[in-house]
Amino acid sequence: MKKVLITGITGQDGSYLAKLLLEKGYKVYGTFRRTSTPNFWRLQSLGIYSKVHLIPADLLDMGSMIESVKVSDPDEIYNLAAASFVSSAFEQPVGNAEITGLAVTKLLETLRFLNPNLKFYQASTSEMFGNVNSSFQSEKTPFNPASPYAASKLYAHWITNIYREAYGMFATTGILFNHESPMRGLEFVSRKITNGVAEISLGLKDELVLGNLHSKRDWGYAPEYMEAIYLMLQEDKPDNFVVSTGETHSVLDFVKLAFSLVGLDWKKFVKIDKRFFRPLEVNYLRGDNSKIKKKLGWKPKTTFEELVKIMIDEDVRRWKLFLDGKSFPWDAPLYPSESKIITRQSKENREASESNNYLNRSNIRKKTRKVNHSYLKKIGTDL
Ligand code: NAP
Ligand code: F7E
Repeated sequence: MKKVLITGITGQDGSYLAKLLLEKGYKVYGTFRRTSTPNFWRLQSLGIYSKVHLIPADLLDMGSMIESVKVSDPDEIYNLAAASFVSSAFEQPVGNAEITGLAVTKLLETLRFLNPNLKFYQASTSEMFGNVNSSFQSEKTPFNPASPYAASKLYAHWITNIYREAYGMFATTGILFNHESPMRGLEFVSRKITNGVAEISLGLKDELVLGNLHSKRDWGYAPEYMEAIYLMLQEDKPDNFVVSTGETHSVLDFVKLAFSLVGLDWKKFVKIDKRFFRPLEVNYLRGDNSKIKKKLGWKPKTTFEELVKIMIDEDVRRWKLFLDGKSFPWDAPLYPSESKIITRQSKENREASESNNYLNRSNIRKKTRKVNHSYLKKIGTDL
């Protein structure tokens, strides 16, 4: 029986990959972080919680990662763990670099010492392309990251390539474009929209507050993308592969479609707030998937319209179950209201910056002069 270790098994991709590999007969190990409240709702929701083997480990703690590799002794390892929310990487750039970037070197070093022959997968991302001029991005497109998250991921991507070249390790990367599902975290725009639309359609709330509606993304269906990364590790040689649908849609397209699926006019409910804009935005992404199609025979099946419908249907179903008093594994009730959270982009923070004299250069100069004058007068040397 083949053994696999999945870091980040509690996340969207980790849970789908675990399900896929269990179906393929693998013994599945996964790392999880100890949190004050357990976070296994995705594994429970997919009906695989009792079938996976869980190892406590944090990417920031190298000893625990070494332990997880020793205990599981895997044939394949998929490094899916990361601080994956782009906005929060702007809030915590140093932590992001350590978890999303540097930790990958620690993991590769661990493998180099313990088992350089196992197959390693690194979760790279289309965010690494940032703002490029090409209408399609492929494995050959130069990177131009536009967030601390993308910079950390690019470091991890290069170090994986370096270990492959330098030590002959089987280290593969998948440059995955956005992929969504009902298991997506609620802070990402796709699920924020489908969950919000579900609530609005049931009369539970009357607005959906968003940021930039004009950025464009290449959105695919997450379970299919896990099949793609599985195929990558069945190859004889390591490589880098783009995984995408080849289509692009704006956030506004997503919004319009989601509201139309429940028979509502989006204009009546959508509000825009600057707090959801990023300090730097990636405007346009569209992946060229010809390499993976040709080499691995993988291609996307679910259309954009089907994806949005799958997510809306599931979020409506969950809210109906909730209203019926049923209990089931689910994340929505655990999330705090967004209006409670003050981020760097929040109104409170922007106002504080504008009114804070110490952040205003001309005020700093005036203040310094004033202080100096009074001090000099006091000691009798003021000119
Ligand atoms: P996700 O739902 O946010 O899951 C991230 C996982 O990483 C969670 O299990 C999380 O654990 C774990 N994690 C975070 N910090 C950790 C730490 N310090 N130590 C150990 N584990 C930690 O992300 P996803 O959508 O499944 O994405 C999987 C991977 O693919 C990520 O590396 C992401 O950056 C990358 N990626 C995603 C997309 C996409 O569109 N989804 C596209 C390209 C690349 P907790 O549950 O405890 O938080
Ligand atoms: O934003 C815009 C936002 O947070 C998509 C991660 O999985 O995919 C994901 O990164 C777009 C951006 O995903 C809101 O400005 C508007 O242009 O859903 P997102 P992302 O940043 O593309 C890549 C491939 C990854 O690797 C990442 O790990 O939507 N947008 N209004 C908004 N975004 C959010 N989150 N919330 C809004 O209210």
